[in-house]
Amino acid sequence: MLLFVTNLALAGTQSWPTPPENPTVRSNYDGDTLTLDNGDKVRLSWVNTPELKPPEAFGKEARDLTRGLTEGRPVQLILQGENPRDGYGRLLAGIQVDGQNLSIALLEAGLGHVFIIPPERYDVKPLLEAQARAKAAKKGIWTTDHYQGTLHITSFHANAEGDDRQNVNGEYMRVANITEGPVNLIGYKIAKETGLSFDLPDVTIPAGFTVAIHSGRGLDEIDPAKQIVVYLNSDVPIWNNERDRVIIYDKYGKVVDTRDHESKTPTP
Ligand SMILES: [Ca+2]
Ligand SMILES: [Ca+2]
Repeated sequence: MLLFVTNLALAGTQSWPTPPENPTVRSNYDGDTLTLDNGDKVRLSWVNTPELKPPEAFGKEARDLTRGLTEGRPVQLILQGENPRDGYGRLLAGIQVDGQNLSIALLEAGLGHVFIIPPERYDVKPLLEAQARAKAAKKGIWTTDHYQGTLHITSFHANAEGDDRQNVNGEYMRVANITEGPVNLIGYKIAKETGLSFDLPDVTIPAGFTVAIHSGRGLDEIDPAKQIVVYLNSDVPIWNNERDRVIIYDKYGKVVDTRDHESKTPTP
């Protein structure tokens, strides 16, 4: 799912079948990825659940909740816009099952955080309220280390496509605002364990929205109606392709979140 924002532009050039009218869920891979009886894959809207590979805390619980609520059941898809598919042909859709919104059920159980991909026309207030209740009740992910700050790093691409020196912006991470209000990044820093750090700009991330943070040079995109993008403006790659760790600090110098990168193909 990490690439679908950049691939949205491509999706319009391909022709995919019309989404099914009355689908049944055949199976699900994890908490937010499902397969319908016609073979269509769905990336669930508005929520991001912990990954199974590499395993993250509460990934299996999220998978099992989605399975219990949807497997073999007829569902309604909540589609947005004219092009409901990503670059892989997956439907981006909310799911209504037995009168409840699956994304809200996952949030209510603390098995995911609000995750908004612009443009967004859906009312996100009930989603944020469900998230707030799960936090207050100390459920699921909200008990774990990576969800104690204002931001959560949802992906970390330390190894750019091709030669990183020729593609500094191919190094990037996606970071979500996991609070229920806006977060301004001024004073926040992106840092390495070596102490090298980069200041984040005066950009406001609405609740549940994400920011893509690229290593190289570029013009920040600060309009939340589009994907928010900021650049660290380094002329050279920042992240080690074998193993590295990103640390985000807030304006008080407190660690907000960290994420490790480890090469999937270790050199002998
Ligand atoms: Ca790199
Ligand atoms: Ca590379």
